[in-house]
Amino acid sequence: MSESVPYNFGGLSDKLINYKYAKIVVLPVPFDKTSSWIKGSDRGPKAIIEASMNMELYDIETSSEVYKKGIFTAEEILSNSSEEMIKCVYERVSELIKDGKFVLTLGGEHSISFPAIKAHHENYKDISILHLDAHTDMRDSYLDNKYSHACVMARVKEINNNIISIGIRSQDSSELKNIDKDNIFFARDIYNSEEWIEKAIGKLNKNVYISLDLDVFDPAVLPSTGTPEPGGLGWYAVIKLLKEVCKNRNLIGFDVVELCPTENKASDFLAAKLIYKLLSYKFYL
Ligand SMILES: [Mn+2]
Repeated sequence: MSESVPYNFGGLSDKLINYKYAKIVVLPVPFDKTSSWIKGSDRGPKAIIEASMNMELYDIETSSEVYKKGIFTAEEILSNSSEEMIKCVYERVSELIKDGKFVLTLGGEHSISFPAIKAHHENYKDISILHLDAHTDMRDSYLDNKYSHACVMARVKEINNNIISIGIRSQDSSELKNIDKDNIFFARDIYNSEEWIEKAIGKLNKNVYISLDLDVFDPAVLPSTGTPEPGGLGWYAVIKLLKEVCKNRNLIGFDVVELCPTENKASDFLAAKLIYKLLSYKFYL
């Protein structure tokens, strides 16, 4: 990375990072207060942005340069408690949506998704939540905190019941009562299956919000995450799903969470590239 590259998603400059011009806003939320095991997801947004500054910005598959839509990297949201984080993220995302921006929120731990989803839920009708994760995150409460990362989808379910979960391979028995098995695509059923993507898309409403916990990937593909679970998805399975969602539904926003950076930058780069790929699909399919 050359020192002259400005610090923002994509390493862009001039009008491309002008708030008024930009169609896309990246909102970094470096929050990590409730992680149960490996800490460090608060360093995730910065690692993703730094990796993104080293990407080539032409997408071969869609033959497009989505950065030309303008990508504004907002100031990061810093907070000391779950309650404060939820209030700040909700208010900021709501403002950005009202300004007509396409918002992508960068975690941080998975609990940051709830306020981002709530803001989208209140501004769009007929929404489904497409949830990619190794875990269902459906505990009522965890370590006395109902806003823990381990409960995020239980909180989402209280406002929007249409949650389709992809790549699941770890659960606690206390979650079972909160789970609709018909809306879960377990990793073991995705492996070697051809039909799962079409089935998953068939369950989605017109407008789709994607919440992507990077631990949905197999740790061999993406090791830098707080709770690496074996048996996860590969790069092509995930991007094929994202492509079909963008082709067949209206993507209204997304978040990418739980990057826990290490010295090996491959996971950071994967996350940056995944975000750019999803933006390319959103705007050029
Ligand atoms: Mn997870």
